[in-house]
Amino acid sequence: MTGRFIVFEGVEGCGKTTQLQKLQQWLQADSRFKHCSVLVTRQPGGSELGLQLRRLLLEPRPSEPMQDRAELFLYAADRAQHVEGFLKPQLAAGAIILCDRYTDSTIAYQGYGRGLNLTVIEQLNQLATDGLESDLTFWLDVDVEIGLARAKRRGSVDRIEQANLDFHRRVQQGYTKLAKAHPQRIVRIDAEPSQEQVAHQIQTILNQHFFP
Ligand code: T5A
Repeated sequence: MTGRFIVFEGVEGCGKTTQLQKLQQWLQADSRFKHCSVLVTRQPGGSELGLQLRRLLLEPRPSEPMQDRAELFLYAADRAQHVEGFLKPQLAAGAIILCDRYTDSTIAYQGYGRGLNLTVIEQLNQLATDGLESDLTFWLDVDVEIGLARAKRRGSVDRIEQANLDFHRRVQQGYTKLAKAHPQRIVRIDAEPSQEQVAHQIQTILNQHFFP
């Protein structure tokens, strides 16, 4: 039996973490999935090594700014470790995996945001994932300024959240282009209404198209 791999993507504060948890509870309460493990994980930080990389990537470092290519390689290293050590074995065992960010984040943030070469990023994603793609990706689409305000209200802002507004707008453009280019895999969710309304959109799509 092979599992299902569902990814959540979007700009800062779009509500991924909130919706991953709600979806995990919803799936666990559904008798259709009573024999499945429903696992929540994330990139960066879904492995022991990944947790160390996550700290390196997200803590502010005013004394020595991280170079864009160094950032790209650290995200790729996190992904390679996570795919091989966690995602592949769990999917092979039949788990439903809900993952906070995956390859589209690198295209949106390092590609559109930082301006690194998109073809190189796609090759690096391929190498890091060994070709593992999500079965379905929910893009939680929220206005960049609303998302950043939500993230700020929650507490301290990390190194990437501190980037300027133009950077976050380019990231958003990246998601818009990705969703157009991959309509079979990426589903846009309007992430501006209440948490309950966003959860309802996600459950409706899963019921209609993914777990009929
Ligand atoms: N990154 C990652 C790259 O640059 N390249 C890569 O390849 C990868 C994998 C990762 C950072 O790394 C970058 C992207 C990121 O900058 P992360 O932990 O994924 O870090 O960071 P964030 O996207 O910043 O995640 P956050 O936890 O900040 O935001 P979420 O998960 O989108 O939002 P969430 O659910 O925590 O909600 C934020 C706040 O909003 C409220 C929540 O209660 C919370 O307080 N909220 C709502 N408020 C009103 N209405 C709603 N519908 C709401 N939903 C949530």
